[in-house]
Amino acid sequence: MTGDVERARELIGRAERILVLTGAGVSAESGVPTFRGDGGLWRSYRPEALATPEAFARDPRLVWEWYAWRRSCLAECRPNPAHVALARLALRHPGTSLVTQNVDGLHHQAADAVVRPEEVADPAYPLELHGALHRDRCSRCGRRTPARYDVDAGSPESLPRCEECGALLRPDVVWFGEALAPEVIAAAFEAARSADVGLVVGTSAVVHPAAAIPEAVIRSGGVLVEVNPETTTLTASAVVSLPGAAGSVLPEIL
Ligand code: BV8
Ligand code: ZN
Repeated sequence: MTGDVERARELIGRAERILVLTGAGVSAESGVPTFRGDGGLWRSYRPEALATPEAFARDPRLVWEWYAWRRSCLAECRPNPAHVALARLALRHPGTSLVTQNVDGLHHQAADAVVRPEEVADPAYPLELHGALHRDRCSRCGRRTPARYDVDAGSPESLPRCEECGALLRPDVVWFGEALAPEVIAAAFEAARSADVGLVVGTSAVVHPAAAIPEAVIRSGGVLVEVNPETTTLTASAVVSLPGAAGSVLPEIL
């Protein structure tokens, strides 16, 4: 492990441009359940079955019950040392882009915590591929508002509605089968193509198009460093793969 830690530190230390891609694993030590880990996300439901426009159209109450539960969990969660180490790297190293699949807002919170008054946090940090659980969006007119933490998913009648047009609100996240924001995808792949090092942390790399980002780093001549206690489809193409928890590995290599 120490050889690999040294190697990871050296690769990151001399990189001009770094692309960091994070998944649910970076927030595991903050107490946010991962999607596919044994912690499983919720009862017997698979995220792919609930996080879809079809599920919301069919049973908005159940979908809102799931998101209200996730928001209540999130209210207790704080950034862990992995989020803080990444925020410090981005502050210290302007050539860093952080792209996350997570909707938990913990990268934002960590950046706010580490930036000093005289410093300016990068407004594009993090690039949120799949939206944010702490925002609501109208399912008809698209109006965005800060998340409601008092959603009553007890009955269809009590679900939150848009103040402008009266349609149902939904969490401002990207569901399966929905397109990611084109400008966000473009920025993520642009950062990947110009990266010397791709640091991939805590993702099972099964969700597309996010899972194609590390490949874009390699195709453009960059190298991958992976941090994940388990092997993934990316492990074979990583020059260094650190089989540990992000909360302890990242402070060590950054
Ligand atoms: C789209 C928001 C098309 C909602 C999420 C091929 C190409 C393109 C699309 C597809 C394709 N094949 C299939 C598709 C469809 C689909 C897809 O990828 N399905 C998967 C299941 C196969 N993709 C889509 O639908 C995407 N849209 O392509 O649209 C389109 C185009 C034009 C017009 C219309 C449509 C949309 C995908 C976005 C879905 N939304 N989230 C919500 O959160 O409720 S994705 C969801 O999964 C989360 O964002 C999560 O982050 C993400 C990925 O999971 P991971 O982050 O990797 O988490 P996971 O639990 O899987 O893994 C955790 C890892 O951490 C593990 O490896 C574990 O070992 C590790 N770990 C655990 N503890 C730690 C740790 N690591 C470090 N430290 C630790 N302590
Ligand atoms: Zn509306």
